[in-house]
Amino acid sequence: MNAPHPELVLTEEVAQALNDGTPIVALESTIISHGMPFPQNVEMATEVERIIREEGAVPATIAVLAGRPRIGLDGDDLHLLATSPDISKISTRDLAYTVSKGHHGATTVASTMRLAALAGIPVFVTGGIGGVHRGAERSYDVSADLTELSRTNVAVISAGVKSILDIGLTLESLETLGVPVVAYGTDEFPAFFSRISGHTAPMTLGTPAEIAAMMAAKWRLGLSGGVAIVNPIPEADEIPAAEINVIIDQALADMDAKGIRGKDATPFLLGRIVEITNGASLTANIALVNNNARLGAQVAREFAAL
Ligand code: PSU
Ligand code: MN
Repeated sequence: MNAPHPELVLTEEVAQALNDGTPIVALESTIISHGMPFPQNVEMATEVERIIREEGAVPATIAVLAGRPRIGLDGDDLHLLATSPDISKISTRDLAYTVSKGHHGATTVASTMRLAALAGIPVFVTGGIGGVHRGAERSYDVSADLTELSRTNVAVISAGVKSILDIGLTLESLETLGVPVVAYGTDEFPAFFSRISGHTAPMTLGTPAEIAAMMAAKWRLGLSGGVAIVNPIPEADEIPAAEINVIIDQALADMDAKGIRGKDATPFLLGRIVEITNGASLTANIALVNNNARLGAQVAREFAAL
């Protein structure tokens, strides 16, 4: 194992795991600071780490705190991310600014991938990835998560994308960028709250070992960039597409009426959906993140064993 990158601050547990070749699962922090309300956000962050340990891997939640990229956080750090108003949402473009100013930042899928890669962690678990927003032909709002998936060698396990995005255009864009999209145990591309999106997944794999083998094959071939592994929400926790899509349309209309755009769009929509569903969407969101954490730890174990 090479020495850790000098800009990164690793916890003892993560440093040890990197040194020993113990499987590690990276986790993002925008989902904590801007994706869920307090206290469910910190409870979710803690539970996800517990699940990953239970599955025999080491969790590494990633954020920038006081200008230092942190790989692995303690309970106080998670609490700060969950409660402080001084935590910006930072994507790849924001990393250098946040570090040079000594600020705090909650990392998105894009910036978490980048920091995970810098630390040498190839598996990353989240809830949903960003994508092509509805109306992107006018707004140009396409998440930097897609750009990062095209260039950074990290596998990202999510529950797909919710229909706040244009799912069809997101899949087209990932194809153009050369990013394999692999659905776990289903032919259907999952739509976050629901197992059904109406779009067929480009590829299907049925076991964590098969997923690990595909990641290894990709990188052996010198095909740089990530792998999007999409894991459908468990049936028991699903909100049917017909039900959630009406709510999402409402949230999108509210966003347009308020003129909210850019990096504030996704956090606004997530918060508004929680409000309109009286918290039902939050329960589903937590369930799917836990489900992804289990799969991610299993994939990390299989990949580490190769
Ligand atoms: N989708 C979710 N929950 C989230 C996010 C997306 O269901 O918390 C967050 C992730 O951090 C993702 C980011 O990387 O939003 C995408 O933001 P944008 O669309 O501004 O790129
Ligand atoms: Mn955007």
